[in-house]
Amino acid sequence: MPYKYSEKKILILGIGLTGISCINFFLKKGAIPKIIDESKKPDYLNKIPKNIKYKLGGLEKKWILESDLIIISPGISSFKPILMEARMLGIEIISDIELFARETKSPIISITGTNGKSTVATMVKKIAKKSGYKAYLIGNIGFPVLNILEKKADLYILELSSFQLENIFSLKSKISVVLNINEDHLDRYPNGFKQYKQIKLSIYKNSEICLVNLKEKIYFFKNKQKKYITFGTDDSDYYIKHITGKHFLYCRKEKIIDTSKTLLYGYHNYENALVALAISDIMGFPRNITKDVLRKFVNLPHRFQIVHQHNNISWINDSKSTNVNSTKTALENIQTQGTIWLLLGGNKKSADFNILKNYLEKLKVKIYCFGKDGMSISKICKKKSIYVRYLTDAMILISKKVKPSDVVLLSPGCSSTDQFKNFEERGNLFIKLSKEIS
Ligand code: UMA
Ligand code: ADP
Repeated sequence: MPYKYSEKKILILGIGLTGISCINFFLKKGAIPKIIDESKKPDYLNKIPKNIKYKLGGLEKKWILESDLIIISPGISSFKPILMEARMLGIEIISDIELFARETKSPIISITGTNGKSTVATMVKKIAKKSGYKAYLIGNIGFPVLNILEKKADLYILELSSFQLENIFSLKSKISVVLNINEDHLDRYPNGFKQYKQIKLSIYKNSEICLVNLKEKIYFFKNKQKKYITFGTDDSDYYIKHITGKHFLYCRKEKIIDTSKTLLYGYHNYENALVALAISDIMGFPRNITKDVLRKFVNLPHRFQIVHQHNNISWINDSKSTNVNSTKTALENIQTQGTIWLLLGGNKKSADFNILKNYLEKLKVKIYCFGKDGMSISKICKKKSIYVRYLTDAMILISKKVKPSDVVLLSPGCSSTDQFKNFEERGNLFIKLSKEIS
């Protein structure tokens, strides 16, 4: 039975990409929703059609409590007291992904994890397309899922954040994967890491095939209705073997890819390619196409990318590193006899940077901390750290001190929104300055 929305009182929370896609969805279904936003000047205000009522500057209690159905944008926490109250009164609160799941019949591959989602999802999209599938990559990557509903698709590759997973109930994926789970977004979850982890794992709930990371044993649980494929450890279905200084991607006993013959940069990208390989095999994409795409895959922009090399000094832009684990990953992948000049800072989202302390103390590193939480982060490893207000100030100071063999690394471990529009703007500033001042 198709869902009927036209007689419901529908309220959308958040006038962003998601909110606007929801308005368009409901208008096509013959329903007229209302929309609200806590900001007085949301970015997408001018995209609201004339016949839609909206309120700004707060979550209007009356509108919330008189609605039948609320669609919540991912940036808005589901744990706000007014929303808890609405739920208690039986008001349905769902996400745009739930609306999408109710409408579509094409197979879905769902990808979540603390790090690597966009990289793995992009690898899979490229392989699917080259294999002749009409495949769309949607979701957290920056494309609201509802915008794609009218296109004919053979396959959806859905990148899901924990925020989006909070309000999904009937998604039935063909394949689901949690790539990894590390501390992130702790400012969002009242019950901390445990809650974040549970929300991530909910991706497996209605999935036909669960792709499970055995390296992080927390993911392993059995349910007879599901099929499990594993990756990560030597006894998994898919694993990485280290032989005489080289890394090989294996499927069961079969050697598939020699990473030294690829453009993949960083061990974490071997792990990402391994998952993409597993997904492609499950989907039945031709192996030769999978191997060819993975061999030629280059890191996505702003993800651990060498953006400039001059005087034997490398400048690496890893602006998409928005949590402690991705910064640690970046540091682990740098091999140099010289000094690493690390740029850290922004909004740390309540993360504990002490996790990096022992590691940083052993490294030949100088740390420049900037932005909203730069001061507190600089206290973790005091002797090696300097606090400056802005990224630009830090880079000017660094440019006067770097020597051949050194590496300058922007891997901030924080979100960018305290001083930048997004991680792209932060990364682009780093690229521009690295070329100008080096
Ligand atoms: N707002 C409130 N109250 C709040 C928070 C936000 O009213 O407490 C309002 C803002 O004023 C704004 C609107 O909500 O006008 C924005 O909603 P939103 O933050 O959900 O942004 P969208 O434009 O709808 O983008 C969202 C995702 N944003 C977030 O999860 C924060 C995008 O992921 C996603 O690409 C897009 O939907 C399409 O699916 C971005 C992201 O930062 C890239 N994701 C996080 C991450 O990757 O770490 C999870
Ligand atoms: P996401 O979409 O989950 O944010 P991205 O592929 O955009 O993931 O990468 C975000 C950050 O995480 C970058 O700094 C990147 O270098 C790092 N990263 C990518 N894959 C992994 C992984 N498998 N493990 C740890 N860090 C990773």
